[in-house]
Amino acid sequence: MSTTPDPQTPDTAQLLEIALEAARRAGALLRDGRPADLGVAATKSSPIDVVTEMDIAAEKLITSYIGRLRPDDGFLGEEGASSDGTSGVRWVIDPLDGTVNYLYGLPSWSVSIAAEFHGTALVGVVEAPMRGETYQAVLGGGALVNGVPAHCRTAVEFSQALVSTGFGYLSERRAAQAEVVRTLVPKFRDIRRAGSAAIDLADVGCGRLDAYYERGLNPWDLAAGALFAREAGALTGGRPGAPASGELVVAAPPGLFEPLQELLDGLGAWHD
Ligand code: LIP
Repeated sequence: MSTTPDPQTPDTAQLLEIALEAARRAGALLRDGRPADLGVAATKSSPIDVVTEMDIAAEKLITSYIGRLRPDDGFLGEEGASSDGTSGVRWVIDPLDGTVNYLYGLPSWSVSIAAEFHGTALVGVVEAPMRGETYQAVLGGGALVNGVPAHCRTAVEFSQALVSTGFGYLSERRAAQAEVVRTLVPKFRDIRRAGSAAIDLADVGCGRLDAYYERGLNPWDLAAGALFAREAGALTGGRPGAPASGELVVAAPPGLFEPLQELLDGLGAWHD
């Protein structure tokens, strides 16, 4: 049996090391370099979908650092990084997940970096500097929080479930999402809305949430956190039988994941 590694398959240990260092550097920039007078540099889908100079600076730091080490890789970043590369590896980057929290000086924000190989996430890192925590996962290699194995909770009944979600930036979508939440609040233990999808997914993996769902995420919001949640024993997906996508993301332990998917599907959480 050959012990020679397939030259096409990237070295996941190297990808992880690069992702960890890039996320650490970007996290330090965001934590230590936040201007006291931070304002909105631009808006995207709506007047409340904001970008700061720090989102842009963090993405530039990450893509420059990774690009020097892996010049043949591609990028997909929230703030415009977009290239196919030739290696089959694509870095999916949310340089600042939880931008509104960061703008307001709230601590729940993160740097999210995943490395995909032909569309499959092999490595994911979520850096949460204000928590002092780094969440890392390798496909088939488990999930660690600050180097300690992370495990999701075991399934509970809806009435015992602490569930996080989020809302979009367009008022029409927010109205539809509020209707779903109105139905869910009396069913669940409680609802949380923390403002960073990557941290919500990491919290499912760490057992700090029973479940998370959200409609309207972009690939960079969920790539690293969803891998972390899966490697910590949770299931992730969208509508029943569908993968996680902008239509709907659901993350929860087996036994809670399936009934939650069905409940959300019946409530129309997958459309506006
Ligand atoms: C955010 C997500 C969050 C969602 C927000 C926003 P951003 O990403 O992490 O879950 O509810 O509306 O999309 O824009 O801060 O990178």
